[in-house]
Amino acid sequence: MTEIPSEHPRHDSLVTRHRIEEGVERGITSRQGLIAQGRGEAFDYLLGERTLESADEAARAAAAHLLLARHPVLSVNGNVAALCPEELVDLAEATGADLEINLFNRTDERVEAIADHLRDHGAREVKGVRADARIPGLSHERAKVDADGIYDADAVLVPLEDGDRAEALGAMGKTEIVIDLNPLSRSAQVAAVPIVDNVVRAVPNVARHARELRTHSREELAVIVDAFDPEAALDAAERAIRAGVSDD
Ligand code: PTJ
Repeated sequence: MTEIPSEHPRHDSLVTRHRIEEGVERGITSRQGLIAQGRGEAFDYLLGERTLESADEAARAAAAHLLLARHPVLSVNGNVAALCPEELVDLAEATGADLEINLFNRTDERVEAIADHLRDHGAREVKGVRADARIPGLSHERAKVDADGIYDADAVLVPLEDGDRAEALGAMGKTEIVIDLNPLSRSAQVAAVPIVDNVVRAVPNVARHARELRTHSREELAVIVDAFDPEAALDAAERAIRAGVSDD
């Protein structure tokens, strides 16, 4: 790939794009993942490629949820695995969450490639290979989960995906935290905590908040969770995208 100078105005976006390309070449990311990335880039451009104040608040509420959960799980698809594997492993460590591979375009080869990639970046245990349980009401491959992973979880962090699993997980009574640059996407709309931000910024940001909140009592964490308003977070992001103005 052409070397991208660090002062290039679109440096971060171009590096991110290259990671997805490389993910496809290595069998981690699906070809549809390239299209998803393009959609995400367009929203991120309109957001000014920065974390809104409202997204930061959502990241803090997400961290509080994960710390309060009995069994938190971070769901991993081919895009997020290519974009921020180290940061996912770090977030799992900061919150005591499991990492579980869950794919729309599921093949054994891709599951293995992603599991190896996560282990290369420090993951000790990766779930989602066994896939011995099913999310009720979903007919496609995303229904396949581990019985002692997403199926058992009470809080699931879902970075960028299409919306029907989000609804199905909600119907199972799980708290769903979604990272998606599109505030109008179905998954963001049904999430208890929608984080409208790029996964490359949001995943480390949730980990940073989790480390800061780790010493807080359960009562203090519950106050943060209760104070968070998902509708307000989505509205703030939509306003910023439509008007191109800061929400902060
Ligand atoms: O790896 P697989 O097989 O599970 O497939 C994953 C993809 C992403 C291909 C699949 O879930 C899919 O097709 O997703 P969609 O329907 O294209 O939705 C992707 C959503 O993520 C869109 O709303 C994008 O705006 C958003 N998005 C894309 N890139 C990012 C993003 N959100 C946050 N950070 C990004 N980097």
